[in-house]
Amino acid sequence: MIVRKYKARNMHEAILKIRRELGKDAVIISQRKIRKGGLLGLFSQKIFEVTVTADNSDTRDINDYDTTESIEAFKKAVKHKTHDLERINNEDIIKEVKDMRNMLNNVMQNSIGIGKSKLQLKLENSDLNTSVINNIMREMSTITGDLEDREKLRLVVQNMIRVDHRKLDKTVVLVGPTGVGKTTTIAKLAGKMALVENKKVGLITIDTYRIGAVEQLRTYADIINIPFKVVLNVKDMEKAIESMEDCDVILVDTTGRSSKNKMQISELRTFINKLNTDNIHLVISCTTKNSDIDVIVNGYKQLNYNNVIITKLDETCTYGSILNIENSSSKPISFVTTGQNVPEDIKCMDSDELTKLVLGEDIIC
Ligand SMILES: Nc1nc2c(ncn2[C@@H]2O[C@H](COP(=O)(O)OP(=O)(O)OP(=O)(O)O)[C@@H](O)[C@H]2O)c(=O)[nH]1
Ligand SMILES: [Mg+2]
Repeated sequence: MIVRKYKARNMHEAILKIRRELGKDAVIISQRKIRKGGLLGLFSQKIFEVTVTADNSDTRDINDYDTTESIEAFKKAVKHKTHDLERINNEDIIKEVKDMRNMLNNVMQNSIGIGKSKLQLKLENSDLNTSVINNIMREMSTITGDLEDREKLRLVVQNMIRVDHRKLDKTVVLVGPTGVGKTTTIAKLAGKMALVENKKVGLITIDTYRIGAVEQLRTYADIINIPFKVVLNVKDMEKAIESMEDCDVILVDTTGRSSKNKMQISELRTFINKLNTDNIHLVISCTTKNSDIDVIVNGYKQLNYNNVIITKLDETCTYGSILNIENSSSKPISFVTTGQNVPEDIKCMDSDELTKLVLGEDIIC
């Protein structure tokens, strides 16, 4: 609050001055006439003294200024208003962007589940890949009749898992990536057939690549007491097969190869072609990453394998890979292996048992 005195020749002049300086809201507190100038009271001039009060001179509206002042005041006011406006706008925009970002985050977080049924999420949790889940959902939608989803799912999965439990005879070859359990599985099969089924079994290995590979299989052959041959080239292969003519089953172990190495797989094919057999099993571990399953299954296709053997079921708690392998290879499952013990940890599971594993209703310990 300010209080000022103004002197003018008349009230009109005083009011103009006051309005110019203090704006239109200035309040006149008092006014009086006084004398100014002159000598000893002679020739003095009568003037008005006006006392006014106002809140603040800066509170003037731009209309209250005279022309020059008004332009300056206008510019100042516009500048202030623009700044205020910008500030408000920026704050609004920032708030708006923040809100949108939060909304987007929520949508993205929830989108994992958006549009997906409980069933789809359950299948994803079993490590089934997207294309298999889509196949399942499509097949389920074609089932008519008054069945619950659970029953439809079981039917579809059971139908998708094909098994082949024909008895092994003649020449049987196991192929597959390194370390999946080919040699151990051969030892299990040899042990079961020789000791339990009383079959005449012969063992051949063409795995001379890895140090110790030959000794590993020779040890099993010695324990089970069955003939064993090491094959170094295609010619040796023919001789080895001839020497085991009287065997009911000849089990052939091969070197573990990366499915990405086409040269190595072709080399293997030269040996396998000589065997002239339709008993070729691709061995693949249940713990294989989904993205690698297709690579392995397709990489080995040039060997024309007829079946798949899925190993290491004891090493996982979700069994979606069984169906992923089955779906990718389109070959029936002949055996699954469930541990390192020779010969007991090998099974011929039927599609019902495998379905239970895939759907998480059973577990291998
Ligand atoms: N947990 C578990 N381990 C297994 C199973 N089958 C094999 N193994 C183990 O896996 C490892 C590799 O087994 P091998 O039989 O040598 O595998 P391979 O495919 O012959 O390996 P390469 O000849 O090097 O290609 C060994 O330690 C086995 O005991 C199984 O069903 N479960
Ligand atoms: Mg081996």
